[in-house]
Parts: sequence; C-alpha cells; structure tokens
Amino acid sequence: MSPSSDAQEYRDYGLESLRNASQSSLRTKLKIFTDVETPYAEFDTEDSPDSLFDEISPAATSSLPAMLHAPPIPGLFFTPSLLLPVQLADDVTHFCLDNYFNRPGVNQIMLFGVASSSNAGAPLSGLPPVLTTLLSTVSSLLEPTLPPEIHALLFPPNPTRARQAILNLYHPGEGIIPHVDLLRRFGDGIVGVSFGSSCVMEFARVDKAADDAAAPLQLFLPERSIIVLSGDARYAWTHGIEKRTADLVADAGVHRVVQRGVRLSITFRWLLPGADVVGQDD
Ligand SMILES: O=C(O)CCC(=O)C(=O)O
Repeated sequence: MSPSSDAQEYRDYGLESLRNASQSSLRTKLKIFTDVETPYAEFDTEDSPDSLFDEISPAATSSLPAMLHAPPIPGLFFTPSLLLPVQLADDVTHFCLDNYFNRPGVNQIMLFGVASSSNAGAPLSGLPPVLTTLLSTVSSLLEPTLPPEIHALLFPPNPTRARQAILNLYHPGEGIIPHVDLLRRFGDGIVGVSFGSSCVMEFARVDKAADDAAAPLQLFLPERSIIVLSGDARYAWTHGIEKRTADLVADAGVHRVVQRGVRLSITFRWLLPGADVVGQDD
C-alpha cells in the first residue's frame, strides 16, 4: 500500500495526526486527535457556576462526576494506579490499528484463542503474540491486587476454555449501550484494558427495584488501566459508556473535565461450552 493511500485510510478514521507525527509516541498521537495538549480542565466544584461547564464542554455535563476509584460493586476490581507499561500499550495499539482497524468503518473485531490438550499451559493459540503478551502482563500486574480465586478465574494455569478478545475502537462522542455480556455465550471473569484515551464506564443495577439501583455509578477508566468484572459486577450490573466527547471526573473535591480521544479497548471473556456455535441468542 502506498504511503498516500495509507494516509487516506487514517484520514478516514480521523487519525491523520497519528500518521503524521512520526516522532512522538502513539499515545501522544492519539491525544493530538483531541486537539487538547493537556486533557484536563480543572475547576472547583463549589465556586464554579454551571455555565463554566458549558464553556468547557457541554457534552460532559449530562451526568454526575465519575469516581477515580472502584464503586462498591461486588466482583468489580479496579486499581487506578495499576497501569500497563507505556511501551506495551503502544505496541498493542499499533498492532491493532495496523492489522484490524485499517479499513474505513471497522470499529469492532473479535478474536478467539483456543486451548487444546496440545497447548495446555501454553499461551492460547489463535490470539496474536502481542495479545498473549498483553494477557500475561495483565495477569502479573493483577496478581498482587486480586483475590487469588478471582485471579485463578481469569488466568488459570491450564485453561480449558476458549477465550474471546473483543477489540472496540471509539472516537470521541461514541459509546456502548449499557449491557450485561451475553449470559449463554460468556462465562464469569472478564478483564478489559483501555488504550489511547480515558472514558467513563457506567454501572447500573439490572434489578431496578434494588436498594442501590437509584443512579448509575460512574468510574473513570484512564488509558492503560485494567478493569475486572466478576460475580455481581458481571451478572447483576450492566456496564456501558455514554456517547460523550468529554467526561466529568471528581478528584479530591475538584471536578475536572477530561476530553476523550480515540480509545481502543480490549476485553477478554471466556466462551461457554457450545458458545462457538454461530447464530445463537444469549
Ligand atoms: O470498551 C469497553 O471498555 C467495554 C466493551 C464492552 O463492554 C463490550 O464489548 O461488551
């Protein structure tokens, strides 16, 4: 492919700055897309009139500020300081953009890794090496913070089930509707990683009559952060991402508007037995 047609393809994604700024890291290039050098705009909650929200970003004002720490949902594990190394995040992002998101209109890819008796204990075959490296790095990073049984659920030494990696590419203003991952297709234990941009993930009770069903809980996911959904967080709560160009975040009494850039997420889920049959409902 000629450099010019390459450039055209990236223009189609609004990622021309990613292509042109060859000296900077991909992380920086993705942020350039937002046209915001420093993605944080800061103001004090109490002193600032509502109009200030509008001046900064009308899109960010539609909901309560997000938390930096995991809301109290059983089975939800998130440590804001636990971030993937920059180099690995860049490698994964480059690989995925170049190999899977190199055609206009593509914003979701599903990959599958299959464990068999011949590769038990080895990285799941079917996933590209950069994603098996990602999985093993995420496993090592999470090990000190997760309860051992949750870590074993996500990273069993000898996996017997197939793993799906779903790759989603979001431009600013895009999101994903609140949902529970398909019950008959995926098992318990889901791990997701954010690349390129932050976003806010919203959690809402499936049971609208529950005591804590009042308002969705909002969690800020920085780029390179890792989130784990298990148990109630996987089955009794929906998760989703509002269509916004910016998010409102509460940080030690200060509210910040954080602009969204282009975000890639990679979510790993276990396929249930028989879930590889195409055309089934949940
Ligand atoms: O982008 C994300 O982090 C969430 C993706 C997700 O919920 C899904 O693909 O089902």
